[in-house]
Amino acid sequence: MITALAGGVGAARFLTGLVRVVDPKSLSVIVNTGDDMELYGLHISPDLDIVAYTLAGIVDEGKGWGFKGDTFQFLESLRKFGCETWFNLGDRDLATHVYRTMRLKQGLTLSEVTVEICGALGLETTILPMTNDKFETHIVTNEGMMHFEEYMVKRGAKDVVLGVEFLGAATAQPADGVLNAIENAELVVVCPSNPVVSIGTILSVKGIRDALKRSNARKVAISPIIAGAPVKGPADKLLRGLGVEVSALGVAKLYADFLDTFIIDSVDIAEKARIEQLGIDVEVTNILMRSLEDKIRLAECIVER
Ligand code: FO1
Repeated sequence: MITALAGGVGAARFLTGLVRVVDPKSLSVIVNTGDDMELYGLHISPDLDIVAYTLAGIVDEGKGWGFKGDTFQFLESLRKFGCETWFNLGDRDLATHVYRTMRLKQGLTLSEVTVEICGALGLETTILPMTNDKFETHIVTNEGMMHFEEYMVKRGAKDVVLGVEFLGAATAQPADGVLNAIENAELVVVCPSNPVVSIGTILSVKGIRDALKRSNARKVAISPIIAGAPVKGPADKLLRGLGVEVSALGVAKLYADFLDTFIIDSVDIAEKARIEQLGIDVEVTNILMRSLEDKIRLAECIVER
């Protein structure tokens, strides 16, 4: 059994390679829910949907989120009522949010609804929300504190990051199956996701970091930083805001207490020795995923060790 820790787009792209190398049924993916928010009365789970749509082959591959070929007429109509429409919910995507909200209101947990959504999409892989409890990532900026999606999508990650707050982390419990998936895995893969607001959130849920330390699984992470910059998204701004060096080494330090192997890009070979001094094995290869072949090669490099 293989378990992956995942955020949104970067993780989902890697996982499309992984499910071609291993049996999709043997894979469980623990997904960040810190980006979840309520919009127009709907429960939106951006990262759960990105991972599910990508594995189902229906994601808009250019953007990495939403449905391929979706339209936005619902939002256009909503705009006429004077509503803010900065978060682009497509018409087909909307059905997922309506269904999720309806089932949550009927008393199901987020895990239970996720099973239903994955079933409807024909997925064989198990997708687990990190928690079923309310948990929201807020960014403390020079313009005040705001939800992560407001910081990133509405304001274009332009504000100066002063800190990050995980609202709900003090009481959030791991969702059903999360600790088991870590404890019973042979291999745990930390996807190349944002180490602060995607993996950091998962690690902040009570018991998850301890389960990783306890687990006999081989624990491997792929660096989300190449040559001092993230492949996508605002990881550099968030790391800097928390006083963490924007480098593979900086990220390795965040995972050092549970990680066995860190995979870094060939351009970062100079950091290898310093990461090894943290007690972590280092593999150096090309980790930039441009094509499906790149994703498969990276997945093979992890699985076939
Ligand atoms: N990202 C954007 O940059 N702009 C959007 O308007 C947007 C809408 C959106 C709708 C549904 C969904 O599941 C994801 C969406 N994303 C959008 C992606 C999302 O903001 C982030 O990439 C993740 O939350 C970070 O992993």
